[in-house]
Amino acid sequence: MFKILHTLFIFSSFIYAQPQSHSFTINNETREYYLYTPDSLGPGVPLLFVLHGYTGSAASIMNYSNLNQIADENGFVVCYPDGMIDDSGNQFWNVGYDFHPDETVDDVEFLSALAKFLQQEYGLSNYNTFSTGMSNGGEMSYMLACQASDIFRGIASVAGIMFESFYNSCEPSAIPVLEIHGTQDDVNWWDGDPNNEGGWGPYIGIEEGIDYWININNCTQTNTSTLLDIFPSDNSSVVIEKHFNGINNNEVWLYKVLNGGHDWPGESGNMDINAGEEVWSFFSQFLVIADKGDINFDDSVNIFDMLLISDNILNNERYNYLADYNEDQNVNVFDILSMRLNILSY
Ligand SMILES: [Ca+2]
Ligand SMILES: [Ca+2]
Ligand SMILES: [Ca+2]
Repeated sequence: MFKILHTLFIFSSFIYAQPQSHSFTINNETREYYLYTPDSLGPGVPLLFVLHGYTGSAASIMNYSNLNQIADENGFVVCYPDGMIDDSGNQFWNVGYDFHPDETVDDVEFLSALAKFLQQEYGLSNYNTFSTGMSNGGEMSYMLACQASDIFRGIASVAGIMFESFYNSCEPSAIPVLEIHGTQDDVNWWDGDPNNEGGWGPYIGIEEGIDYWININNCTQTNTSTLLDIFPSDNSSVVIEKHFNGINNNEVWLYKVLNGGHDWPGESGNMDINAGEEVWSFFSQFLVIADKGDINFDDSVNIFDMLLISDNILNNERYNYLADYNEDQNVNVFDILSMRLNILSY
């Protein structure tokens, strides 16, 4: 008996958290996702969505991105959803590919609803919710940045691009954006494809997209650095352009993989960096650790925060999660009233 217990104990000390498979129903469709929840989590836990590429799957990007281990080391929750299956039998995110005229699934709606559900269900931060993805998953992340930046507070695209279809109607808040892209990417071309020669649909070039986000975030300073080419045999190297001093201290970064292809660096192609680690180190700079209502981040909710909320309302400012005291997705006089009640009750 002692021996069995002893064996169990040793065995259990080697068991790490396991990803769990779940389903989520929206618009009469059952959608699948894996959720990875590390054993040890603090308050204000961040939530990272990781979106697979076209023909890929939640399980495949979970394996090659290494993000479960990065989540263990840094204390965040990871959601890996599966896209729907198209007429060719491939899993996809509906970013409006030219050969998908009949696909009607609204993945912005699905991912937004799933994010809100997970925030509530697991008590995660409403603010520290981000999206990243490979190729089609990067494109979907850009679409979330354009159409759901009140929920996804930062995005990182690996080998993705911005299609003109959603770029032309993009209505984002200022949020941090990262792109990791090979200059020789033979699927999603660096210089864009305005005439749809590749058949995916017209899309803008990488630098044009980065300029767009620099402008949205009003970044006024730039720093360029070249990483050490620690793996010369991968025939590529990385130059990082950081644009900073933007709204809310947001930054926009471009990892230009010189001579790099259509890859998730660290898994294939460039081996000088690991894309998953770079993505998390980017997002981790923008984590908001503050209590609801503490608009000025001074660790106390008081009359000064109420004044800031009323300014926010009078100036019709962007949605601010911290100002939405009663959590109804609106910032209005009811937030001031419920904050006042709460302060008086102390
Ligand atoms: Ca290299
Ligand atoms: Ca305060
Ligand atoms: Ca509210």
